[in-house]
Amino acid sequence: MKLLTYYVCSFLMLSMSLVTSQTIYDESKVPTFEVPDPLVAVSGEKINSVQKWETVRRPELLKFFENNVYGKLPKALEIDSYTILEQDSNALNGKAKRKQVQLTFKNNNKILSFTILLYIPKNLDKAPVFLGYNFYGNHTITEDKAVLIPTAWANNNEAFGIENHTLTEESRGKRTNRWALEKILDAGYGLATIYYGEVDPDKNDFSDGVHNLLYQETQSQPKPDEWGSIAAWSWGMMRALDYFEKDPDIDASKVIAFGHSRLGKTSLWAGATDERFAGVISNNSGCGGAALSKRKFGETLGVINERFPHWFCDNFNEYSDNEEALPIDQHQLLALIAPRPLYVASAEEDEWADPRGEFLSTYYASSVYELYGKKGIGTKVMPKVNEPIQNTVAYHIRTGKHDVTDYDWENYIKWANAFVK
Ligand code: GTR
Repeated sequence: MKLLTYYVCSFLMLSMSLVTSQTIYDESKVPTFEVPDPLVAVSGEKINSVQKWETVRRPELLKFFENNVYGKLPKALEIDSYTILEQDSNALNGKAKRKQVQLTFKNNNKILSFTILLYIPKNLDKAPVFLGYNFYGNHTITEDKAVLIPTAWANNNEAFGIENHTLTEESRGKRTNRWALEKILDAGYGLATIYYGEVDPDKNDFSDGVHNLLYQETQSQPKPDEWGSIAAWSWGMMRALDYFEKDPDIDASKVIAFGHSRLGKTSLWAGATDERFAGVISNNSGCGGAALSKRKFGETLGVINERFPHWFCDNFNEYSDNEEALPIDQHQLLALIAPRPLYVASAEEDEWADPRGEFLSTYYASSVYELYGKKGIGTKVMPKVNEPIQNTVAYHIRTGKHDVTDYDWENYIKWANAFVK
């Protein structure tokens, strides 16, 4: 047994070191490749008008991402009912209204519920809102004792006191640093957040979460072209938006989809598929998010598909260690958000997410924004650290690591004031 453990450990260490040694962190090792042109259709037709973009090119790109990257939704699943679990018009020392709204979905004799935590500035009739998922429960984003603790499955995390996949009081307020709540409210925006594990637990298991509600008889996991977890989380953001359309305190025409890392991949896909989102923010989304896959810098498709086989649809495995074969790249995902405002942000020490690949993606998406008469990123020269470029397409790289900071939020707010509000 000991010997077996030894062999297994050695094998694991060897494969880990292979992954690290093969990881490209050197610009001179980035392969040369042709960037697929968002403005040339599969047929070869040049796309030179908004009309052609919207009727020919956008639909074919969207379809490719649906069938081969994130996976398509098997069918529509609308809100069955919603319940305001709790509300207080004098939350956060009188600064905000707080609401906790539970949305419930039913199908196949199965039920799924998730809870939106909402803070809205008190003095506003209808607030524009940033909507984004959190990783460890709504109660982690604030010290506010009234915020309910989700009961859904969670990843264990010693620092957060999460054992047995169960969220507890111990993690209350542990992620306040990632949510500049006061700044957001002071700037006249609401903040809405949802624990992503309530929509789909983040593990390679398709017997739980929303997938489970939409299987056909005898089906127990999505088909190769059907939704993985990122598409499921994006679905949840769209259903939150459905609810916002009914909430008199919210201006549903000014909802900005926000997300960090895997949840930034999620906000991009939500914004690309649902044109009701007024703006989209990708914070350090990296591989499978804003970064160009064909650069193979940092995390690659082979690595992400192996480590997180449930995030994308099975058809995406086709491109693991085979990025050359991809007829698209992630700048075309960004282009699907045009002409709506888009902000991509990187961090200097987050090489795994390929900051340059994220920047170049905004550059190559910009031709579609320009077709609409909007200002894209405007330069192929990557800006210096902490020197944001803010047009309809915005980008910054800040000092520091893979994270969401006040600096990020200050810039998102400034850009949202100019381009969304
Ligand atoms: C990493 C993963 C990234 C990113 C990140 C996160 O392990 O390789 O693609 O999504 O997780 O979501 O925190």
